Amino acid sequence: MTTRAGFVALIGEPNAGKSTLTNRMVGAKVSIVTHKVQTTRARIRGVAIEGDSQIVFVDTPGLFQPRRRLDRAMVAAAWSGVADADLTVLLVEAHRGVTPGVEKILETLQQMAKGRRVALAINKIDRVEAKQLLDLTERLNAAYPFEKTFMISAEKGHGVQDLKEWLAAEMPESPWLYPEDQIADLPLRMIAAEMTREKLTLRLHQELPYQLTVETESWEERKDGSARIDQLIYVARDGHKGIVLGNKGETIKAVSKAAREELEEFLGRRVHLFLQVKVRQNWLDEAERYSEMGLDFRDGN
Ligand SMILES: Nc1nc2c(ncn2[C@@H]2O[C@H](COP(=O)(O)OP(=O)(O)OP(=O)(O)O)[C@@H](O)[C@H]2O)c(=O)[nH]1
Ligand SMILES: [Mg+2]
Repeated sequence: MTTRAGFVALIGEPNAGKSTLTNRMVGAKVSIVTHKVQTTRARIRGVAIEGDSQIVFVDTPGLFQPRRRLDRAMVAAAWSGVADADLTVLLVEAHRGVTPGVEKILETLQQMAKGRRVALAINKIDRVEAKQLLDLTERLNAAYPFEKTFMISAEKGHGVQDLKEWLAAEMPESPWLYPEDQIADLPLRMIAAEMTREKLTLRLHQELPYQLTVETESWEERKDGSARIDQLIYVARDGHKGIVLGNKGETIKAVSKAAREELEEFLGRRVHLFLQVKVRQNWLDEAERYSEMGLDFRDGN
């Protein structure tokens, strides 16, 4: 039997649906999703199987005009996902079309992706009329020589199986890269931290989600089969700590409960989750915070 295996990088503007697509392809939630931009901060590898092919989806941070050190490290991580992949899929939101952000991505692809394989996936087709899709497909294909165009709804599932089957057939012949039952290549402590960050992002407003990071400090296996997980939430300002805690601690309690429930489902066992908020003014310029996030500090400069 010939097996195939390879890496597929998913790129696009923030919010394009890359993480939603990764999770759907894998069939489990390995990457966090919110309605806000810049949710994903590092490359998240999710492993999917289709027939005799193993497809390693590399979910990447959205591509945008970086301002902060963290932004730069995120964008660099996304482009290095492309550099390491066998095939790249650019996700474009159907209802937003060719935004300045998409134009910028196409320009960069022209410069750096010579000879690389790039396919287009127009996502969120559930939000537009068919006629709009044809126009958009034409415009995008005139702007860049995509190998193929797919129209999908990562959320509802339309067109996703077609894309998966095509990718599976295009992967190079190779032994599988991961054990058959492995769905993600990300340390559990990082998955756990991401789940908490997702719940924080969903509950906090404006700039706050962008000014915090979550790290798993310790993970203790208990005799009764449960796990005790301690996490630190780093915030950049004194004032942020109170907001994260909330009135009488109700925000952090709700976050902790939601994250714990999701973790328990993911791990299939009981979890005791303890969250602590720490003010650290310069965390955005600390190398250690970046390595915990899975980012290269130097890329941020
Ligand atoms: N209507 C609709 N919404 C979608 C679809 N795919 C994703 N979404 C929504 O779009 C939002 C962003 O999805 P994500 O998967 O987090 O997007 P992302 O590209 O990973 O975003 P970043 O990590 O910020 O770069 C979420 O609210 C999703 O539920 C889709 O096919 N249709
Ligand atoms: Mg994402």
